[in-house]
Amino acid sequence: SVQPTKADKFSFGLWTVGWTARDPFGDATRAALDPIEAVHKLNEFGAYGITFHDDDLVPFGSDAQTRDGIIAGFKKALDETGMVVPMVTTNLFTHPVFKDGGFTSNDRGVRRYALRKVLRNMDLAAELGAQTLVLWGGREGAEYDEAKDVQAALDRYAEGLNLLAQYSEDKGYGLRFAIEPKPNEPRGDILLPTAGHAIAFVQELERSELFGINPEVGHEQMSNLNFTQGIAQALWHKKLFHIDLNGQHGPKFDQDLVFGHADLLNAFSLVDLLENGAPGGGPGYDGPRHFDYKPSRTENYEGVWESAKANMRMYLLLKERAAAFRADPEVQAALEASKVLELAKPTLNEGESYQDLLNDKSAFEEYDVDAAGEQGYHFVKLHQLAIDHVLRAR
Ligand code: GLT
Ligand code: MN
Ligand code: MN
Ligand code: MN
Repeated sequence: SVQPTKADKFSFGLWTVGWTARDPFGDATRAALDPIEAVHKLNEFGAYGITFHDDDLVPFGSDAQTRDGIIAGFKKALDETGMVVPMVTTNLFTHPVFKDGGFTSNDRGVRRYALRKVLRNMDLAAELGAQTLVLWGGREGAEYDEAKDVQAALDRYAEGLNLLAQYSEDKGYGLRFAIEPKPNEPRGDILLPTAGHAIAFVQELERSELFGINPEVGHEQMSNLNFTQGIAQALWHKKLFHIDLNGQHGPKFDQDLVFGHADLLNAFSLVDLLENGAPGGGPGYDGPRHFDYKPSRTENYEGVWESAKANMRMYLLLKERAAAFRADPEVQAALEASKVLELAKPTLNEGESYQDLLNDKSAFEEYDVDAAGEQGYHFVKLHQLAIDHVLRAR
């Protein structure tokens, strides 16, 4: 069914439906959204979770009493609806103090302030039962190569993250940390620009098992990368801690369209992978299906809610199509014919050594390279079958 339920684990950032559509060229086109209304609406549509930056919920600079009041009201809305907060993130990019970054600002005082802001937000995350803390370092970067010592910046990034992990463990919060890569925007070049960079970086951290990534569809596609392939690798490393679903038309500014509204075929292969795992038995994903999109600036609140529903509808439609694709005997035969499943078979026999391989004349001396070079892999037929399923032509 394409009717979302809480079992689908759909979640939305408060900053998504709450985006008032201010852009670098124009003013807001919508009034601010009350977080409590967001909780109730998203619940009504079938979402199970809501996420936020500290400042999305409690405006920056609010006094303690105001903060407590807002949090209490928000918790009440969660209780009334059964909505959960699976993830929390920290705004280290809006206030001018962060114009040269948070954890990697050249200014040490800014770095210390950034750490304090995140530690405070972790207390709130734990209080609300969140399992994941996302870190999007949108301001961690530079416009000029001379302006940032990248190696020192990575040292400071690691120093900060190690501290957060220590705090979470000492406090018994049990949080997992997910770094969100993005190549550029708002900085000219952002540190940890792609999923690959971020995966490599987290391996260097003290408690690397607590660190993974939160890749966003559009962010990888801004670098012209194949998102499904990146997700497959993140799963292979066991580093897919969270995911931001949306739509993007290739390398241009960050569009944050509705999921599936841009590269539909890549969205199909993504949902197929997340839901069904790799064809050769590799894992899928069972965390929140988190939408990080922006309702277009042209929309009023009616359009905002239509777009929120569209994200979930796209996901569930693609999930249905992916199930049909996998269940189709012709697809299974095409996977066979294309040898897709043969890739899951180890290249060496069990216990075979390199000496055994060297002794195997059939692997080299007698191997018919011309015949192997002449074979067809029938990948086009397989892909057409996928498209037939996407278009419901099968
Ligand atoms: C910001 C960014 C998103 C991130 C959010 C988390 S903030 O909206 O564009 O991609 O996921 O900090
Ligand atoms: Mn984006
Ligand atoms: Mn974004
Ligand atoms: Mn995002």
